[in-house]
Amino acid sequence: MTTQTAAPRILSGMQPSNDSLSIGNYIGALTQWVALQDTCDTFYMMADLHALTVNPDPSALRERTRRTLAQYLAGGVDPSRSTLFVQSHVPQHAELAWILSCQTGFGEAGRMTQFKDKSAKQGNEGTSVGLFTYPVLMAADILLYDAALVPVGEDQRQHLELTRNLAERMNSRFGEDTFVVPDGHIVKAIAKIYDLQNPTAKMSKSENGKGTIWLLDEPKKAAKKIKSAVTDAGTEIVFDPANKPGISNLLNIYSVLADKSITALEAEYAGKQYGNLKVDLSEVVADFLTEFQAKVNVYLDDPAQLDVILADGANKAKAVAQETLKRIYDKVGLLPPASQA
Ligand code: ATP
Ligand code: LTN
Repeated sequence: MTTQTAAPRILSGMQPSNDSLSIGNYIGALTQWVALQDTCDTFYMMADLHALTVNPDPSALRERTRRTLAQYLAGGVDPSRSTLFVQSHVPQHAELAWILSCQTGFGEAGRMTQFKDKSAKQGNEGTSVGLFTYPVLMAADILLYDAALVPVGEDQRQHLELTRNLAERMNSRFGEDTFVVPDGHIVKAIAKIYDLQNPTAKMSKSENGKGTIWLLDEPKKAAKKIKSAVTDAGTEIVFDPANKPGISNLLNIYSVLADKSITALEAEYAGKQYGNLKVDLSEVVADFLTEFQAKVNVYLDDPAQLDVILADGANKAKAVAQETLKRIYDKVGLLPPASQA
């Protein structure tokens, strides 16, 4: 196994499956990515191979990959501290995915709830084999970098468990030094931001309804969405996800964007109406988006700089990935080409 650097290795990614990330992506994942840069060896990618599972328009995918990078940067991911790369620029991801797919049970993959949900919506004929093996590719992303921690939202917990199972299975078959078994880094309070119109469902990037705040939403439009968010019975502004999912979701968003604790917010809004909270939060959100979008535009206006970041990131990522893949090819018994032997 490659020697671990002192700082724990981190790997995470998002799919460039839309022009804009959602505020759920920002709160649930991006804020964690940024926080981990200080103490860890962080690798963050645009999961463009994963985005192919839903057959996107080619030019839209290319554009979204760049825009996703610009949003990572605007959110505070720093290319001098993190390795930023496009998944497809590192061919070892797809190569390791094949090895792992030969270790994954058909039934095991079929139990992934995200696959069951998405394939149920699309029907058998509209569901690709790639969507089925999506979690195996995600396992390859993680295991290729010997990642110790994987910062994601709650919805990825089951995929992480599959990754851990695959690593443990291969370690017991091929030796304990085959893979590092990764842990999830899921920060409970912010790991699931809910849809504003349906506060018991995840705010999703692939739905286009009024319930999602996009990081690139026109700030006034986003403010309106907050004002028309579905709230709960009663009048008291308290954090109680079981009985007040709508208000609790708004408090969570508020807490992260305004950097105030939930307790402080509860105290601030004691005796006030839901409407007061919504009006104030709509301003907080609009201000946040205005500032965020100004930064995104600066990055998008300089495509040459984005290219430099990606070229540099791909080189760094490839160096790590190549070593791991060589190790694994050897473990599973693939004959090395003569020049490498
Ligand atoms: P889709 O909704 O189309 O499945 P997604 O936004 O969940 O898309 P990704 O782009 O792959 O898919 O997600 C990127 C990261 O954002 C993941 O770590 C995921 O767990 C996190 N995330 C996504 N939605 C939320 C949410 N509503 N709350 C918290 N974290 C989220
Ligand atoms: N499946 C993830 C995106 C993703 C990912 C990864 C996250 C692809 N590869 C590796 C963490 C580590 C999702 O959030 N939908």
